[in-house]
Amino acid sequence: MNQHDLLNVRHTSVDEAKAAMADLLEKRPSNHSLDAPLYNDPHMFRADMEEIFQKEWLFVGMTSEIPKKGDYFTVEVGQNPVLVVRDGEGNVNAFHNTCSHRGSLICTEHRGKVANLVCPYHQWTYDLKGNLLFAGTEMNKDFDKAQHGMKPTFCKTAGGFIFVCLGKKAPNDEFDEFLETLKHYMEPYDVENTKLAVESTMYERANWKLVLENNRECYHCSASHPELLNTLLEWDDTEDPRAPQDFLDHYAEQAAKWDAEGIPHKLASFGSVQRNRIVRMPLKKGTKVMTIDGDKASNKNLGRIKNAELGSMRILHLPNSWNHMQSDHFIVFRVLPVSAQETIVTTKWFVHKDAVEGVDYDPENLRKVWDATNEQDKVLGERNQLGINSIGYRPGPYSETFEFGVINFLNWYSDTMLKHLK
Ligand code: 3BY
Ligand code: FES
Ligand code: FE
Repeated sequence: MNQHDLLNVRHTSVDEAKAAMADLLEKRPSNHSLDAPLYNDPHMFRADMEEIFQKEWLFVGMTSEIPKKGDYFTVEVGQNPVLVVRDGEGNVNAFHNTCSHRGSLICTEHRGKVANLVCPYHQWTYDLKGNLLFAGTEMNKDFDKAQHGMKPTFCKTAGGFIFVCLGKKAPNDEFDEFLETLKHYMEPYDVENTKLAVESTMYERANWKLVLENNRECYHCSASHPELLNTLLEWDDTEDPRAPQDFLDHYAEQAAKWDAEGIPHKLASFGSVQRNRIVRMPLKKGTKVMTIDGDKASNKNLGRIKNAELGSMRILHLPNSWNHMQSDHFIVFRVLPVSAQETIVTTKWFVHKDAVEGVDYDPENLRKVWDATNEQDKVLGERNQLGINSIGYRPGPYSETFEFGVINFLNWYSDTMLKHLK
């Protein structure tokens, strides 16, 4: 705990924090930023983990990161290590990465390939479906292997996206409907024939909600994101209250071409406050993808895509992901909280699996815009956290025209939290 955390500890238990949290959320003025403890209190952070990150569906990665049998990656949801692995039938399975013997981590690398899952401690061995195959020769005679498989988590895939849920039961809400739509919108990209080209991991000294809030508005873009604004148009969708006529004309012109190619683009949103949303937005006139000069990033378009000017299909999944799918590459973002004031943001760039590094694409060129943007957003998020930790902070009003995405996010957070707390 740092000094700020200590100053803000007001609760002796997580349960008390949850009660205080429910009170703050019920009384919060709508359209205002939250009270400080919701951004910096370690007990309230525990509540966020228990009620949101350990109960809701989370984005963890893409199926093309683990194309073959035995390929796996690991991910940490707070202090819960999770293992995502492809089995012999091509299914993606997720497990708690903890051994049924005495709890050791099983896979200790970030990603890799295995024939079976072997615990490094006493070599208990599981198959790719989590069944215990081998527990040495030292167990009692009545030991029943069938009772000691790995503990699965819920796991669903659609359109190449992998989601897990660590809860006792997986919330349904509109999630399956979102997945069906996601599958349809992702069809042109043929994710199974893409590959991970670049990955970045960024550590931010800011509460995870500040990271999301920052992403949900472009009020800060003109002052902070010169590289991104070479290609990105600030409007959120065609219904954005700020969208001027020349943007709407540009959109109509591009959308006609997308329709001709059968490329989905219309805004699809799920949940009363857009917990999930998908929309394709054009990029600036004359630019193709989010590179510094707006020109293509790879010589090979993804999937069945012919038109290089496909704009960017933005996919939002609360609480932890936003994404930009373009003609020759796509970028996925994953947010995972570490503590009340620490968050890890992972960004991954994917290209066609046959695109050759150094020939068809230059990884430095591919990553440049979002490396710069992420770094700028990190600074903004960290400054936001420092100001919120001050005794001088009080919740301030959001702009309804510029910051409606933030309002939606906090409404989703607040509604979900209150639903779970009751
Ligand atoms: O994710 C995005 O593209 C942008 C960047 C800044 C605001 N957000 C909607
Ligand atoms: Fe895994 Fe002992 S803890 S084999
Ligand atoms: Fe930003």
